Amino acid sequence: MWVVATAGHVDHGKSTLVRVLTGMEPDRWAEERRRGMTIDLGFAWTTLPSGGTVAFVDVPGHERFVPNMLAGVGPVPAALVVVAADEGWMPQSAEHLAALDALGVSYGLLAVTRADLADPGPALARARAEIAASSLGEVEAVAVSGATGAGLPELRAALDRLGARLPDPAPGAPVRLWVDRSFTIRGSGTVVTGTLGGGRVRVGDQLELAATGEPVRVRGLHALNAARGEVSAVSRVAVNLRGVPRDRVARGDALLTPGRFHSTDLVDVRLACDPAADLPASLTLHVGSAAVPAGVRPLGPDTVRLRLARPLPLLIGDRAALRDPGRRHVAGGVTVLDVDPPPLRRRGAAAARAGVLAGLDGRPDPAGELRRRRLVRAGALTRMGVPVTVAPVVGDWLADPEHWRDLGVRLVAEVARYARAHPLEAGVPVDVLRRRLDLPERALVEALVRPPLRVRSGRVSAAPVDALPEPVARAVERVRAEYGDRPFVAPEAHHLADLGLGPREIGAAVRAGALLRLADNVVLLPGALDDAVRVLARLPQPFTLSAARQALATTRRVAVPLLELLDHRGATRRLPDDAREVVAPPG
Ligand SMILES: Nc1nc2c(ncn2[C@@H]2O[C@H](COP(=O)(O)OP(=O)(O)O)[C@@H](O)[C@H]2O)c(=O)[nH]1
Ligand SMILES: [Mg+2]
Repeated sequence: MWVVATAGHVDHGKSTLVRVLTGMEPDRWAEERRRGMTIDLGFAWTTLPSGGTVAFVDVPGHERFVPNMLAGVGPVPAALVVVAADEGWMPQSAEHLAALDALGVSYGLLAVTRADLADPGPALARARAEIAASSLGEVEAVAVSGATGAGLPELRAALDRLGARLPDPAPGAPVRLWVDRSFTIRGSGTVVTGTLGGGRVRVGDQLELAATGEPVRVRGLHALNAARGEVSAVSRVAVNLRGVPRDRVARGDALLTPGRFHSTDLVDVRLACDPAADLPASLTLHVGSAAVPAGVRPLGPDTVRLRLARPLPLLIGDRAALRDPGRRHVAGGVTVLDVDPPPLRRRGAAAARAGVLAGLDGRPDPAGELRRRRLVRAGALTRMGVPVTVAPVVGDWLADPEHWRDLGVRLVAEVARYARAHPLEAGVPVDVLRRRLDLPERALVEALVRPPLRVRSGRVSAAPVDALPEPVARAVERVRAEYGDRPFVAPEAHHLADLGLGPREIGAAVRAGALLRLADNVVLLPGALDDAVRVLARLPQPFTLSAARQALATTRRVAVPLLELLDHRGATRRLPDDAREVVAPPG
């Protein structure tokens, strides 16, 4: 099924066109039929010559009902722009087009209606030019008459061509069904309807109400007025919810796959409209079927922070429209850049944030998110709409590799500092390290501990190094201080000698696990192996020696024996053409 929303000025023939195409009445309310004017959204569908089904969301054209129009268009990826031949391009034609453009709708058709009343040529030419300058771009145009039926076969064929161009929905996507209607049916209880844009809903599924987070159970499903056990995107769908009073769910709420969305009342967005500084301090954000008042705080020239009056289940990359309800004016579109932005407390934080946002474009960027957040749970990333592409460091914690390495170095320093301050204690309590490194969980501290450090009875100690003769232990400490942040750089032999590490001392340190020997006179700190696998796992697989050397920022002297050792330990595999691949990243 394809879903197409109508758009256009009041009385230009949108509802008439939907009526003659589908044989169904889109104006559902008695008041609408009495006044001959659409007030709220209407729904109708028909089968096209190809055999495909097109469902229409028919929107009101009157300027008072633009919020209803936006709720109808928000979740729908394609539009049928309607302009009357006898009246031509009008203010609400322009405002509806601005709304489509703000939402980034990029599939559409132009129908010039009432072609029996006037030459459709001028209206068609003007509308086409206006539309071409929007996100819809060049569209097919058809002149029709709802009164005589002229042009309807051409319009049906054009709808078929439009449907064939629409992108396929992602069947495995999480469900975010924006509710556009809710009502009760005697004997069944609460029913909500919406346009399912991705994923699949089944009878018996548990979903979540976005507004409250409360779990709801799907009791029944309808699509095209027929009961169904399962409905896949794209589809208009009616969902009967078990045990949910009608007043608990309304237009603007959403049914969600549990645990897959992050409801947020604070978002950083990029504007495609007036400069940030010219926007009013409060506007209404329209996204999906929701309309929420938003406080606007300019950050950069085209980026702002929005504080929403109530939380919404938004994803990075979502498109939304900003509207000034006082001036009845669509101010423009926004692209969501961050759904969990940092607070701006310190002086200069807003300017720094603007700098970060300048580099974002709303496309999910897994490595960038890690770099900015440094440490984040895999689930939190998924809930922002960012795919997880690296292995966790422990549990479901993902770490920016550079930050993780830095934490490892700091941990070693903290252990040494504590040992000096508390010489009689057998190591640092894990919780003390957790606080000093400002980590959210003890497991992260434990995951950072590398030989020769170890965790024993809730404390991190350096016992094996202490067991080394004093001068050797001190020399190893110096290697750690000098090379801790360059884990793949091996000290030159003469430098080792200068530090007092001759072959015998190195042997003792290697046996104690304080150094890692790759070859004669090529030693690294012991965490280097795991760190290397983590870095290599991020390369496109398989990778060459030279790619590995560059990624590790090291020389052949280190890279060659390091990779051989990793092969030997089964962490990497050497392929027939001498390229390698990572077998299993460290958990
Ligand atoms: N002659 C003629 N009248 C039309 C045509 N399409 C719509 N109308 C009339 O125009 C008026 C407004 O139509 P309607 O579909 O309600 O417009 P909407 O506000 O865009 O939904 C109604 O009186 C219709 O009967 C057409 O193609 N030819
Ligand atoms: Mg209408």
